[in-house]
Amino acid sequence: MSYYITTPIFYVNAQPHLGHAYTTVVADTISRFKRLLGEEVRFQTGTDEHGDKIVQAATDAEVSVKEYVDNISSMFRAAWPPLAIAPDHFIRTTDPEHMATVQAILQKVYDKGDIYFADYTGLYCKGCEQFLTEKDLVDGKCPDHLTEPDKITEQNYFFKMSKYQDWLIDHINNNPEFITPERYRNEVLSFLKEPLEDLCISRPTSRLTWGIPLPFDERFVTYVWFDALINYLTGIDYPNGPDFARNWAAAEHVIAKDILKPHAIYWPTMLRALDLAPYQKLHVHGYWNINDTKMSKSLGNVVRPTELAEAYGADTVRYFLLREMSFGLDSGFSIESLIARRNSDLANDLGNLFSRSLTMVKNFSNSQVPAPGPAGDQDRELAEACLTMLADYDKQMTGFAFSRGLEAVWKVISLANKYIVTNAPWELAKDPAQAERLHTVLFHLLETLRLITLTLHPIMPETAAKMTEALGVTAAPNLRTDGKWGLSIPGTEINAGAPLFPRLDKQPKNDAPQPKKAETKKQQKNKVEAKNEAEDGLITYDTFQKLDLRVAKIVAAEKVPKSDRLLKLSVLAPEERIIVAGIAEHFQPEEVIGRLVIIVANLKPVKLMGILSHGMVMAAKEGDKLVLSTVSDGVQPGSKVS
Ligand code: ME8
Repeated sequence: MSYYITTPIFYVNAQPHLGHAYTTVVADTISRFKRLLGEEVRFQTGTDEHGDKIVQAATDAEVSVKEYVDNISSMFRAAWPPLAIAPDHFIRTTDPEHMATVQAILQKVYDKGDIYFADYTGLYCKGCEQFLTEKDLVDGKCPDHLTEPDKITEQNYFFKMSKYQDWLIDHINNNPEFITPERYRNEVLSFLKEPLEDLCISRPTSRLTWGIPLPFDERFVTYVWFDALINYLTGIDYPNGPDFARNWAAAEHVIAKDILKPHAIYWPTMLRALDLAPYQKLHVHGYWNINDTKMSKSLGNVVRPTELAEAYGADTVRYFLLREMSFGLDSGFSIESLIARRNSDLANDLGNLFSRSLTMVKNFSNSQVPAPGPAGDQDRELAEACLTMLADYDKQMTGFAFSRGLEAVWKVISLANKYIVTNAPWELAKDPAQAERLHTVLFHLLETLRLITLTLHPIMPETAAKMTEALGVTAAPNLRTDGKWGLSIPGTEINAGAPLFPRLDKQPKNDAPQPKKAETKKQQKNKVEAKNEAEDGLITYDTFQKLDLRVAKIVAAEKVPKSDRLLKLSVLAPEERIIVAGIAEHFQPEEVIGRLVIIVANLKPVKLMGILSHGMVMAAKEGDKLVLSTVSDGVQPGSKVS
């Protein structure tokens, strides 16, 4: 059996933000933690691509729905590697295999008699072309169209959710860890005190075509949850694939509280109707807020995870997210608190312990693990603290209490920093009679660092890999076999490298992603400078710095219909984006695919022949000849040109 962890599949009506990144970092961290315990793991994420909202978003962007979903889905896929997130499978609800299995499941539940046809009455907004709930209304009106919705009745298909209510209550009562943390379990149980309504699962194709047709009535498509939740099964090839047999019995889902009801109520009852065992656990977290307001695509107060990773590194972002939020509760995000954690916890506490210890091993022990002499009280205290840390870390990580798990590790980091001060190895090194004591102290520090490194693999994989290499220990660690005191082998070479976390300025970097704010003094000054520049034709360094020039790789190219001049390019920089370039008179599409070019990445998008273009390709012109700009050596797409 293999442990199976999932994130929600995210809607493709907007680009990934930090909220999506948090859930996905959590799932990645847990999968790395389970692997550290020697378990087999499958980690799945993906995108939810059907429904009204997506059609609306594509219409707003004036592109076809298919083009739109392909584009945003690839942005989600590309958002994860820069955060060192490594899913085993990325599922899309537009995958043909997913769609076919959803239809087979619908048929099965229909044949069983758990899906029926009936009238549906709801509040329909003509402007939105969709049903609204009482909660969506402001003063009884649609907040977007300021009109009262019509109460209309249409026929639809319903899933008999109510039939499984008693079973679900019993299941939650008999399995205290089915929904965690406990507050969400209580919320669900209290909701289940009222009778459950059956679930409307369809929409007529006269209103919505971007969905999966019902196999028993082609005039309808499935609506939202009956399509989306089933991804957790189709991603492991339900019903006959070997992954389904291996993974389903150990399935756990991570979500935020916004989608508690579909996961805690709709999904287990759907599984029951399918005669399948429910998932093992549902882990529910709170919201990332900005100034006490939920970060959300509709409010636009979002932070882009890729920009954050680029500015501060994957590990700093991962550490911050996991340390700052208590799993289950809401948390506030600010760049200032991220920089503060990086400087104090990472650069000061961990970084200093590591570099001081390794420098002393280099200077006083010939860059080798020394052989220790007999341990004294302080040494024993440090060793015991390490073992307590491992046990506590194991328990907290298993319970998704990442912040507490990290607290346990930082307790030892701080103890070890004190141990250095009280034992002052630099003093011991002055007296040859103290050589054995010096070696004992250095050995204890190296052992402590080895065990700290072990705990950091799931949280900060890149840092843990650097530490592992510097300490000369195994690159395939296991918490059970390596998590013991005294395994460092005297004589092992130690290679102190560059600092793990160079300090950052207290002030956010200029190009650091910031939630939007009012105009600052600096921006006002820039405006004045811009005016002066226009007059003398020279630009300041500040102005030049505003240009975001990037190396981009062209991965697809096609002629823009009805235009002699334009090519539509898909480029990676590193996310995929569309650029419409005026180069069709000089290049065939096939000629440019695969080339590295330099683009201006932060131009305001403009529409050319109905296609939204996100940037500009730079080229040089000599008479009739046009050559594309490039770099003299291969670099990763997305590298900054400065
Ligand atoms: O609900 N703080 O997709 P979605 C923390 N497609 N997490 C946040 C967050 C925030 N401010 N904002 C979003 C859907 N999230 C459905 C799911 S699953 C079968 C279908 C994260 O794009 C969090 O994981 O609206 C939340 O549950 C999810 O994004 C909602 O993503």
